[in-house]
Formats: sequence, C-alpha cells, structure tokens
Amino acid sequence: MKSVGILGVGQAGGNIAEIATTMGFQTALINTNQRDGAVNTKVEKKFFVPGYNGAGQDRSIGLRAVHEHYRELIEFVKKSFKNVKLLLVAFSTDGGTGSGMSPLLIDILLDQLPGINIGAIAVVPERNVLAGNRINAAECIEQISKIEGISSVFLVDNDQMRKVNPQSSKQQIYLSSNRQVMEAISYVLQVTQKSSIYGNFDETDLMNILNTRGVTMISSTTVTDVKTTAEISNKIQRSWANTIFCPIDTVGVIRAGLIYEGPETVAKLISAPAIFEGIGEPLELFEGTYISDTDPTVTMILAGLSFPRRRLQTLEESLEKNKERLQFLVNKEHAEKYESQVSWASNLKAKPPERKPTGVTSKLTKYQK
Ligand SMILES: Nc1nc2c(ncn2[C@@H]2O[C@H](COP(=O)(O)OP(=O)(O)OP(=O)(O)O)[C@@H](O)[C@H]2O)c(=O)[nH]1
Ligand SMILES: [Mg+2]
Repeated sequence: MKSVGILGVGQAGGNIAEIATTMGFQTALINTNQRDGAVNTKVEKKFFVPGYNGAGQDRSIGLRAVHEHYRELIEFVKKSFKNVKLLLVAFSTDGGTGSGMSPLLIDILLDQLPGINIGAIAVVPERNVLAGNRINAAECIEQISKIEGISSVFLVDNDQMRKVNPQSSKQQIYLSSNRQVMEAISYVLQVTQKSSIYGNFDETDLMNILNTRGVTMISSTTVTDVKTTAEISNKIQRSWANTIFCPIDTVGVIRAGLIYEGPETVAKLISAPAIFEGIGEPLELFEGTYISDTDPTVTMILAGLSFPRRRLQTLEESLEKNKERLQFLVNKEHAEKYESQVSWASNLKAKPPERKPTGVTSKLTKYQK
C-alpha cells in the first residue's frame, strides 16, 4: 500500500481521487452533492455532507458544511486511511465545495491527526474562467498559504494544459491535468522502491521533501543528446516551466530531490550547483541515481517554494481591471427596478360597468312621460 493518501473534496477533488485509485493510492472523497460524487465509481469511501445539495460556487456554503459536520468529517477521514504518512487533500480553488471546505478541513485535520502529515493538491483555474471563480480562487489560495502546520501544496495549473492544447474541451483539460499530477506524484513514490548502488532516493528522503511547508512541484525531462553540464542544466531548468504545476517565479527552494535514470555517461554531466544557479541552492538535496539503458531522464522535486506571484496576479488582474464594472454588477442586483413608461395606460383596461343601486322608484320616475 502506498504511504500517500488522496482525499478529494468537491468535484475536481473527487476526479483526482478517481485517477489516484487506479494508480494504487488509498483514496476517499467528500462532497456536498451526492450526484457529483457518485460518478467517481472507483473511489470506495465517500462522505456526503447531509442536508446539502452542492454549494453552487459559494465558498461560505462549503465552509458552513465543515462547521456543522466537522466531527463526522474527522471520523470519516480517520477510518478511510490506514498507515499513510502523508495525506494530500485535493480540490479546486474556484468552486464552492472544495474551495470553501478544504482550508478549514486541512487545519482541523492537522490538529486531529497528529501522526499524519497533511498537504494539498489545489487546482488553479484556467485563464477563461469568470470573475466569481477568480474571487474564490484568490480567497482559497490565501487561506491555504496561511495554514501553519501544512506540508507540500501542489498548485495544479489548468492553464498549463490550456497553453499546450488551446482547442481542447474543458473535460479534456481536466482529465489530463488530473492524470499528470497523479502520475508525477506516483512516479516519485515508485522510485523510492528501487535500489541502486549509486545512491538511493528512499521514502524518508521523499517524505523529508514533501513535508516541507510551501509550494512544491515535480518536473521531468529526458536529456538525450546532451553533451555538457551547461546543456543538461539548461534543459532541466527549462523543464520547470513546462509542468502541470504553476510556473515558479521566485528564488528560494528549501528542499529538493534530484532523480536520474539512464546511462552512466550522461549521469556524470549532472551538477547540482549548475542546476540551482538561477534559483539558489536548497538547504537540503536528496539524490537518486539509477543506471539503466533507458532514455536518460531527470526528475526534480522542488519544495518550499513561494506562492507564484506572477501566476496568481494573472488570476487577480482581470478583477482589478474590471473593478468598476464588477461593482456595478453587484449593486445592480439590489438596485434593479423597471419603471414602465405606460403606467397611465393601466386605466384603459376594461372595467365592468358600475351598477349603483338607486331604487325602483327613481327608475320609474326616469321613464315617466
Ligand atoms: N484539474 C481539474 N480541474 C477541475 C476538475 N473539475 C473541475 N475543475 C476546476 O474546478 C472548477 C469548478 O470547481 P468544482 O470542483 O466543480 O467545484 P466544487 O468543489 O464541486 O463546488 P460546487 O460545485 O460549487 O459545489 C472549474 O472551474 C475548474 O477550474 C477536474 O476534474 N480537474
Ligand atoms: Mg460541484
């Protein structure tokens, strides 16, 4: 059994848990909407918050669900995962259920599951989502960034998929994002099971990296046909921009992993100082070298990164730019009234003739000749 568990919250979270199940991870899901969770048929353990029917992109509803049911939620998580060292809570930041529930849920679980490290797989929406989603994402990411005891936060960037596949449907983007993030995590976990006489990357190394607080990303690149240390370093650095995770834009990696698989000739060209030249050397580096005849591949795990300012600004700047229009829309909801220009015409509508009883005598008098 893998030592990393995946707890999906909300629709995106459930979908990530679904793929994780097929890769052998322990999984469970939580939703406020039974119908959404039901489609993730491979995930066996499910908790539907009673009395809810989705959060309709309203984070406060997700938050309320945790407030009202945190005891059952803790129980559910405790009994769903056995002997995991790291629990990753997966959710999208821009909906209502996952985005509203997860920050508080993670904070509570950190308190209630002292033996398990807890991190996050948080989906950042692609470029063409609307204002409401952007507001949700900004609020959620800020809350996640402020959780004290949290381990790795993987920021899955749907926009990275959109960049390479501009014509894809949303569903294709979601599926590939989910698959890529879980494949990356699954790969680094699998490597810890291999042995090498050149230097092992074992589970303790991996957990040391993944338990680092801050943003974590995993990159991978083949390094066929490289001849120099400069070339290989350059190729690795470029691979950091082409992952499924938000591109990094600041210096300062705290812990890192460097895993090499391939022929010995290429292994000799790898130099940590050269690789980290641009972003600074980490506090600790854990290396694994696995000599084989396969295409040479370098996989890196960078942990303790800052929240990517530039990426998150692209999420926020369209709100800033449209501030007045958005405020107008919000006010409009409550100020909306329609004044008819033809209200005078209401008097024209057919009315039954008025019948005032005047008495027979007056009628008789009226007809008297
Ligand atoms: N990567 C990825 N992103 C997804 C997936 N499904 C939804 N999303 C993202 O999540 C956003 C919608 O959030 P959901 O996860 O559906 O929302 P929820 O947590 O179920 O909350 P409510 O539906 O509002 O109750 C979309 O705008 C996408 O950014 C998925 O399977 N994978
Ligand atoms: Mg939903």
